[in-house]
Amino acid sequence: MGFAKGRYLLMFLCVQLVVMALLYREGYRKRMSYFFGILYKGGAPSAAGTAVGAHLNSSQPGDVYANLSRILKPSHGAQELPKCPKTSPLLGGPFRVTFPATLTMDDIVKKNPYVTEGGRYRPPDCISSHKTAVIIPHRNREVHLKYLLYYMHPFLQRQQLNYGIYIIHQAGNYTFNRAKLLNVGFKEAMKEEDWDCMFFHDVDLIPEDDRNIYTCDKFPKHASIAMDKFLYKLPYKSYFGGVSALTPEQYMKMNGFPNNYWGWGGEDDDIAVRVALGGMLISRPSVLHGRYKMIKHGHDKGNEQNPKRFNLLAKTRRTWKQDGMNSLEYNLLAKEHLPLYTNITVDIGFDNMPKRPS
Ligand code: BGN
Repeated sequence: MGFAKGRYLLMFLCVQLVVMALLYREGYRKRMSYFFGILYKGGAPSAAGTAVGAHLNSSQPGDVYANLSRILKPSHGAQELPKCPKTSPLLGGPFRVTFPATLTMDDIVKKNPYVTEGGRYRPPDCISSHKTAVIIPHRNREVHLKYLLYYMHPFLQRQQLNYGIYIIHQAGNYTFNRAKLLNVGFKEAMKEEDWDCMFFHDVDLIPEDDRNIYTCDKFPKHASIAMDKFLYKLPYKSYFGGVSALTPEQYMKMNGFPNNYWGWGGEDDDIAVRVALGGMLISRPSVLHGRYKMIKHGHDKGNEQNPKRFNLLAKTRRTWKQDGMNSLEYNLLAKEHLPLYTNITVDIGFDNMPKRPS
């Protein structure tokens, strides 16, 4: 009896040890410092984690605009600016995402005094080593766009990036084509600036944590890995929809994105296949950081499910080298540098367009 009891006790202790080791690997230290943070809260508010911003150690998500008042324009000349630190001191971790009905574009302009025409920004107090363009395909989603801009600007400023925001607006009423609009966005944005990272961003996805850094990785990055709609986990392993990021080199290596997915679905899966065909892997942020809230909306007219998506996807291996950046055709209708973004209006044609004679 006594021997059996001892054996159980030993087994129990072993299990405890394994659990503790696992917890340690999964950021046990972070959790410990969080608890110490709570302990210290009453006495010395700055005792825990001053290095990374105002409320990183608080369990309460903060205001996305909270740290921006710390950005100050130095009075001396621009040449003397130091390099921005490796980790931005303006980061605050999770922030609150709500959708106030009274918000106007004008409010957003006022809250972002350092954003210049075309939705451009560079830190006024240091030289950023990152140049990120955010490309957002769009049609008839003005309300979503307003909320995305409200959060995106302070989010990127907290990361001390040199950035620009591009809205690619599909003209006309023909079926929506997300991937082709992204190709147009890439081409037009690169004409303006030598961006080193492109973020391809759905208009209805709001990031919830500024430690989800909008810079590129060694491999194409899928950033929206924990969306509220999918209960903060991936819907399936190769999912590449929502928000992704590629360097221009990675993008060209896979001949950009497909041009022939008209309507909802499949184009993101095609892009994931292209990443592999281009000889690359998929990089992802931590599931704690790659969190997004989706703005709820009804069915989009003009973006019905694409019945051809299964056939197209089955052929990607044979078509990717002919269809993509090297076959992209469109008509640029307008380019406006608005206060919060560059607005690109484009005619991308329609399905089964007759090919131009070459
Ligand atoms: C998948 C869609 C994706 C979409 C995700 C999440 C297809 C192709 C089927 C062969 N893929 O099912 O495009 O992003 O769901 O909604 O429909």
